[in-house]
Amino acid sequence: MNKSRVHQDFDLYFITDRHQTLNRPLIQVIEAAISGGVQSIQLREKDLPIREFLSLACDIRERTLHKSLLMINDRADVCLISRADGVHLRSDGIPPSAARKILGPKKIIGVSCHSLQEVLFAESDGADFATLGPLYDTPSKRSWGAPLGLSLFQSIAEKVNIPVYGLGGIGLEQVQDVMLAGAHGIAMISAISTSPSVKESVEKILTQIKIAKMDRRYRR
Ligand code: 3NM
Repeated sequence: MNKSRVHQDFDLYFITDRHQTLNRPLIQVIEAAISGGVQSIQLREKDLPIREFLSLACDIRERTLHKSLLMINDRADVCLISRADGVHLRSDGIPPSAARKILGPKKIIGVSCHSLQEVLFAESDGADFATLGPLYDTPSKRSWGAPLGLSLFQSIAEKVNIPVYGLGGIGLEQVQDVMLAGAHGIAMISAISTSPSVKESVEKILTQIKIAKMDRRYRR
């Protein structure tokens, strides 16, 4: 498969939600995730006023520099100003090709997808990767309706060449199954953010991903 459009590859995608940090400052959770080895972070925080969002993005950029990729939810302008690595777009928002015009060829563009149609469009319109979910029931995304489940996820992921990350309701126990269903990697909020020991949780999740990748190679 041609996965070459991702400029910098990553296995684990931590999506932030400062309302799910067990009352710890978001920065503290992010730093712990980085020390556990997380390779990509999406600053989401949709309810933050834009100036606070921008200032947080700039702060996190400094802390993530040379350690983790930083993706900005939805806002290409914030991505450029904060020198983040890319944007993560909504499937019904600015299309990847339009974001590319603003961001140029080097920034990474991810898209949140919920169906085969959305993943096919993201790929054809120039996205570097997609998240696909919700895979399992997750309180933060009940509005997306029924979870996709693993077999639908697998059949969609097989049909595209861009990397597809599993998202939604994934805990440590599900990581292997999602990877074996063909996920390029894992995206998560609560399994990392609500862990009392973020660094150790990230380390354990990364180990599960590594084992699944070796297992996949062995099964081929
Ligand atoms: N997007 P958790 S599911 C932000 O399906 C988000 O597009 C989803 O949180 C989608 O890892 C989701 O705690 C929430 O289940 C993921």
